[in-house]
Amino acid sequence: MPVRRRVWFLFGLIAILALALGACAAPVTAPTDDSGSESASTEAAATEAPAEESEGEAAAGDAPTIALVYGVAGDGFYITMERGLREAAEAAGVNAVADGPSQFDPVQQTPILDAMVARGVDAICIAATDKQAMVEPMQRANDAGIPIISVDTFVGDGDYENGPVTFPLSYVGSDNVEGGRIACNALIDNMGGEGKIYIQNVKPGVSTTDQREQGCREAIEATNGAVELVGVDYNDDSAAVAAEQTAAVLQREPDLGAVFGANLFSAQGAAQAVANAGLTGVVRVANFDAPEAAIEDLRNEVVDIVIAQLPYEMGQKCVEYSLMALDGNADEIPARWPTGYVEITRDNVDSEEAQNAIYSSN
Ligand code: T6T
Repeated sequence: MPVRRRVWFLFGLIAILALALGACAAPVTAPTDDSGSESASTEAAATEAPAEESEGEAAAGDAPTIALVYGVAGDGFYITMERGLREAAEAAGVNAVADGPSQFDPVQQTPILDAMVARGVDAICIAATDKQAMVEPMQRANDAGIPIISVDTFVGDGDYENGPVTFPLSYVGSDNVEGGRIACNALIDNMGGEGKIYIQNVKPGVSTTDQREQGCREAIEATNGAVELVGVDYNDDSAAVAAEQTAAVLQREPDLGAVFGANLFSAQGAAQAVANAGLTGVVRVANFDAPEAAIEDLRNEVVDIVIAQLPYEMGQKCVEYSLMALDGNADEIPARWPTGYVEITRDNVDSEEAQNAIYSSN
């Protein structure tokens, strides 16, 4: 074979070998279980999508892997966060894996976090399901040398500079006291500044929803007695329980003016109970979180305000900070990154900003 042809033959051989090796090294892609009905806690349920060539660089076999441990499977808020994280990872040419429990529960979330450590991920973004119970498991992951970033919820008191827990590099999430205040001020305005409010919440110990309740209580206190808080119930993140509890309160408090649903499932159940009782437009509902169903309830006048968080941006930001940590620039990461809200009402629901803020359902 002439020398030039032999050189091209060798190049061809090397290229084919490289392609074959690349195909062997590609991680398996599995669809995320978003049904919420089965446990997502097994290793098999963890999803791994290497970045492909569309935007940014392709992830190499030795590219770092960023893990997301979310709060609960089947929740549009975390589905949207995972999308943001995966798309940012893809654009940066790194790998992403995501997993979370089938219930919003630290006992179920801990083994999922442990499994991420055991598989040797390079950074972890985590929405802790309890601000105390998750400190120790997260500390273990940090002690294994893995940079930890809180997304959505925090541990300790969330002050990662001066608080009791400082090992997470950052807390990326909404200002939830402010969110609760926005929701209940809107309700108070719609009630004409007086009347009775009831809060549907998840369970004590979750940083986000505790703070939303606090913000709502502050808004009520600022009315100097014109508005009364008639009660708070905890539904353990179940819309069915939220609906039952709200129905009981509607019976007990015939002159109830408004309900604050402090997260997606709380608000979904509350809105359903109000509609079922034929009290649409009489009992006002503020809906924290923005799945498509909440937007329908808004259009049907069951709900007066939908407070959309920005979970997609939370996922993106966590990738950015993970990469900074992996590049040795952890000291440049801010200890707190508030992501903001889009307040959606019937007046702006068709705006581009509101439409973009609606959560993905898969
Ligand atoms: O409201 C979000 C999240 O911010 C909260 O921590 C838990 O509930 C949601 O995931 C909505 O279901």
